Amino acid sequence: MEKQEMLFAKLKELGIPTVTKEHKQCFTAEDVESVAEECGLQPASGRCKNMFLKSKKGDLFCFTTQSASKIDMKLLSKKLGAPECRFAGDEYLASVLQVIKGSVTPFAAINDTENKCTFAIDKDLMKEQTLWLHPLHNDKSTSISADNLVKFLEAVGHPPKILDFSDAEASSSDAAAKPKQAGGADKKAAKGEGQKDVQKETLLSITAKKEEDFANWYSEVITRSDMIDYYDISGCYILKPWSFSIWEQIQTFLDGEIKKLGVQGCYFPMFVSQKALEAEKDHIEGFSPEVAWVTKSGQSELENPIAVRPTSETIMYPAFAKWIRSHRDLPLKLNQWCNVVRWEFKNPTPFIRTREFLWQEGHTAHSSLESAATEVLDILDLYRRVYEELLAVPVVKGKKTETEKFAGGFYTTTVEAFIPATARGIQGATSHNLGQNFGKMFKIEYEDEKGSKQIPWQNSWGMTTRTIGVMVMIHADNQGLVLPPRVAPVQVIVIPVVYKDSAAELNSKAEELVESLRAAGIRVDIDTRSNYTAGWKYNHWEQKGVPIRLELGPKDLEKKQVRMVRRLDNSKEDVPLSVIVPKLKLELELIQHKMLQRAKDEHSTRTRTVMKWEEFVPALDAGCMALTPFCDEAEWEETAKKRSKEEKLSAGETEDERTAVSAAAKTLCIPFDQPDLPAGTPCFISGKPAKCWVLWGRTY
Ligand code: 86X
Repeated sequence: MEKQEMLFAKLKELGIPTVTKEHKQCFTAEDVESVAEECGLQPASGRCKNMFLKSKKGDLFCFTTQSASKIDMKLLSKKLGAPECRFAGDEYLASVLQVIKGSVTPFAAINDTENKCTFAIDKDLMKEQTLWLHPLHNDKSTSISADNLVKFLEAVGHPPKILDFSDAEASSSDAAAKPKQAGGADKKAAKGEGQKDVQKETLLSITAKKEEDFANWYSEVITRSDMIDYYDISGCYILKPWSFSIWEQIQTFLDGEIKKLGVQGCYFPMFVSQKALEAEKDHIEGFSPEVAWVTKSGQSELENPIAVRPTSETIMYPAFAKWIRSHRDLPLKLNQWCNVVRWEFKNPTPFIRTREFLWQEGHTAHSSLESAATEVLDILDLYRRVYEELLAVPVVKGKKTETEKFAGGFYTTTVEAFIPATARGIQGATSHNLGQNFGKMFKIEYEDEKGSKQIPWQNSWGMTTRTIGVMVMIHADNQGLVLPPRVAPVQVIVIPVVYKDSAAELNSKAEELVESLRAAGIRVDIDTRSNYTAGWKYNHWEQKGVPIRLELGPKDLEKKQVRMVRRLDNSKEDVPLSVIVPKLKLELELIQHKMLQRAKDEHSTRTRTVMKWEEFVPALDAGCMALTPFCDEAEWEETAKKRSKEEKLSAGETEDERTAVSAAAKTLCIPFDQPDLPAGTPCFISGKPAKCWVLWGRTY
């Protein structure tokens, strides 16, 4: 464990003596108590409890106190000077402290290189000669004196706050301020899905609001819906079945469609030798800091380090050069579904910007430019259909400017989406015409019908799991996820509303209903769990974004009907059981349609026509994209970028690093759908005659 080694090295460097004991994994203060005796974690007063907290404002704290002490959250918040502290979500554990649940201690300060967390220590601990803290992992405990702990924290740039609770002791006995056993809360957090306790906890709806605290809202939506789990490597996330099945829907559709175009599936190795990767220096150059390398096997250095693919041009095109000899070998149309790794340092966001992601990459070679050009657009339209027809997300199809295109190619086409809640444009997928550049670099040549040597025209195109993030950001609300029916893993959830004696009959009727829906091809599930209330279940399936809920109670059964509730707008309707199948089929289609329509309406109100520079930044500040007449000159594109940033920053605002977004606007695309551009219309920024309409926006 490399991080742990770093920690011990740091302690050694500081001359801090420690003793480390191994034990079973301990997730709670109680767990530590249970191993204390056999491991000699003495004295008891040195055993610690560490609370990782987030304030309402979003500030993070790690508070360390005696294992046995009772902590009142309100009081603690007051002492920290941070209102309404609660236990911070696991996502912060992974991304900020980079430890797993149950392993938080002040030692984790060494991982918080961006100084996002403030460490605080109970003054009562300061007299201890021996504190026991997990050294970044909860299967060990390491001793350190309180003074040395402070020394360590100072050395890693986290001088701690020492909190004095002595003045509060007296009042803490009165009923109102009666402290909670914080250990109880720890246990709850650590044990996960339990019974009654957890019920209360998860009944709570999502705490952050989409309009107020988008980043935390997004994080809550994707974790509570069970789409994502966090991981202890920054920028990497677990795609759980609830999100992966959406990816499978996208795969099924897209793979079917590209196969109709004659594309074949294949799989190339994920590793690329240094030599192959650099065969094509020009296009790699700008990207090279993002390439991840394997340099060791076990403890021995590899003679030749190998890279993990960030994209597969340099892996596939040497093979293309071997396989393409004659015009009869063309067109060659290959696609692979795989993972790629780009070691980015910008703030990662699940689905949207991750270090490893899933995608498909299509690579094709043609004997004519037209054939290649036609395919570029055919593929782009499939990408549009994934967004609009499956995910109910409107996109703008267009061409990238020379500045924004893939540098190794001839031209780049794109589908651009827009997230209203953050007023950011986001690239949805790209389809490139690579021209003959790669053919020349990789010596891909063939003999045409007349026997002369030719270089093929190539395309490449890709779509990633980012699609899912865009869909979530657009459709989810303050109750949680909202899924378009076409991709929802469960389209209809049946909830029998049982009263004491009615359970058996109701459940069996509900099962019958489920069977008939399933037989009709509806993705349906039933929630008969007896340890949760109906109200809890409504909330639960709402958070997961299931488009339709059917409630079946004794009264409904009597009337041969079922209550239908739509997730999209919470509207309700009683539906006779006799027509339930056709009704649901229709409703699912209607919901799909309404979701796209609603998103399209928002999209069009957020697209503003801007004729002159003075209107440009105000349009962006109003949360819009700007559609402008443009001279299409790279220098003026750069000027617009620069000026929009300056204006924004001079207005006293700073770049928002947490969401890794910048104030500068860039061109999203030259939309294919061009409004009229009367001859002589001036460019909005240069005043020269405009060549086209261009869509601009702040971006992800
Ligand atoms: C550009 C181009 C292209 C196939 C696609 O956009 C669709 C699917 N590839 C990808 N690109 C890189 O070439 C690249 C290269 C390296 Cl070494 C890297 F680290 C990151 C990269 N990112 C994008």
